[in-house]
Amino acid sequence: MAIGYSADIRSSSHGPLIERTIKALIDGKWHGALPETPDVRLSLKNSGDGFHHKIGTQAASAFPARPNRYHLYVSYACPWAHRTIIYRKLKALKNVVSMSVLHPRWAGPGGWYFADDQRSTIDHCGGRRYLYEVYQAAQRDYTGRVTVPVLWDRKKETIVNNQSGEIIRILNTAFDSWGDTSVDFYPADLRSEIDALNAWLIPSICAAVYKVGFASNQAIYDQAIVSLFEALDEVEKRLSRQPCLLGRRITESDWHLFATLCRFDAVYFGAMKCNLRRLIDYPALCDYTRRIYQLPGVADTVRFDHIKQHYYDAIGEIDPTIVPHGPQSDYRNTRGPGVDAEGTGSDRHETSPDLFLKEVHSLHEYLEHWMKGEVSDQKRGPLRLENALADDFLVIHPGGNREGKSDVIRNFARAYGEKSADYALQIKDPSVRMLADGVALVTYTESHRGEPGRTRLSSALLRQRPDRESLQWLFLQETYASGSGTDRHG
Ligand SMILES: N[C@@H](CCC(=O)N[C@@H](CS)C(=O)NCC(=O)O)C(=O)O
Repeated sequence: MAIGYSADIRSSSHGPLIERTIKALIDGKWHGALPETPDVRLSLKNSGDGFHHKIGTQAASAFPARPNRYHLYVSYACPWAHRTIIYRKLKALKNVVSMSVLHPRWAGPGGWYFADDQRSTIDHCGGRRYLYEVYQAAQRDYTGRVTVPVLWDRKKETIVNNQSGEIIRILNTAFDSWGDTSVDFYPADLRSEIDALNAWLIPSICAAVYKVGFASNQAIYDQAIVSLFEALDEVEKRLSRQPCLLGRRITESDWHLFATLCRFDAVYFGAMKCNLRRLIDYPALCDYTRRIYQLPGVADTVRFDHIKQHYYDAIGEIDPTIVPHGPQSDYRNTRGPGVDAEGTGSDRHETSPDLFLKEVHSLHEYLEHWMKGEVSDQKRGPLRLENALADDFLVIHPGGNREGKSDVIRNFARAYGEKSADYALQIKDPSVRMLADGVALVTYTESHRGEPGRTRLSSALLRQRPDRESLQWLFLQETYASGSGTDRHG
């Protein structure tokens, strides 16, 4: 996460100000707190961005593939380095490419450092104290940031590459003579799609969380957070249709996304103010992250202790005066802490769902909020009767996996039938329209045993809960097909 800044907070008439400094080597000299002036930014920009060599399979290559010749410098806190750790693990390269771990505390004057302790290792290649010394060893007059990951050549004592996107490509195939060739995250038939998706995914999500967290003013923050969550909504839709970003096979693009998502609720939501929604508020993204985390060998690479220590150690880089958009706390609902089950105490209904409806201007908008899960179960006030019904139904488990139409009908009919039996209601001719993944519109007629000849045409929206185990439903409309008047809800 560390993007070379450290901060000095001074109060001013406009409240606290952030004075950012950068950690970098300039012409080979280490600076632990360089003021981020336009000149400094320019010289870093013009210095090129690091090392981009490849590992070749030809003996004549500058860096030929050899076991135990190359070494990775990583931090478990850093998502970019995390991807290289995952590849080393899943390509079975632990005994082919060795690794040293930098301490997650980065904000100190020396930047990344080695320590022989619980959260870091020594520098196995040169016994150095700081990572910048590794860069100095590779290029005496180096100018640029000192970042992880780094792929080091023990033989030539230099850096092969310090771009995670390139290092994972190297690890994906270069050592196949010794690693697991059955694993290929950049398969030939998907390369152009992976490249195209990465070109959107990395700036829109993986790097975007930093644009939000390190925004230098409110306006930049406001824009960055909206774009970030639009992108997250996008992948939520994509992953609610298929298990991986490009279909059924896990590819490089999934590792880009996973390393970001597994950090989301731990640090991006809180420390970096990416807090419109949590990952767990996204059913498909949450499911996806959980599934990948549970793949053999992945969980060990996710070190929340390192991640949290690193982000909160450098929290000073984040401008405390920027007001976050989230979290979306809404206490207008009729139930929750401090409000009794009946939701009585009418003054509390100042902000009742009717108001909510007025506020959202239309039922359609309300439905949109509802389908995105932005309307909590109990925020339907006047629908409380149904609310009560629905709550009871919430315990119904329609079998845990994705339902087909018939399942929805059967479970709806059974659940409603069972419950409505108490109210002597019978439902007939239910029909279902899938509106979106996990959201169904059911229309049916029902009659009340106590009111022979009077039937109602009703419709309800069903939505699968994030746990995909239970349903939530919202009654929309009931029209008496015969007898007196129309009774409209919602
Ligand atoms: N483009 C590099 C970026 C790596 C990067 O930003 N690493 C961060 C840690 S998450 C770092 O070392 N930052 C130190 C700095 O910017 O001074 C890559 O993809 O490998």
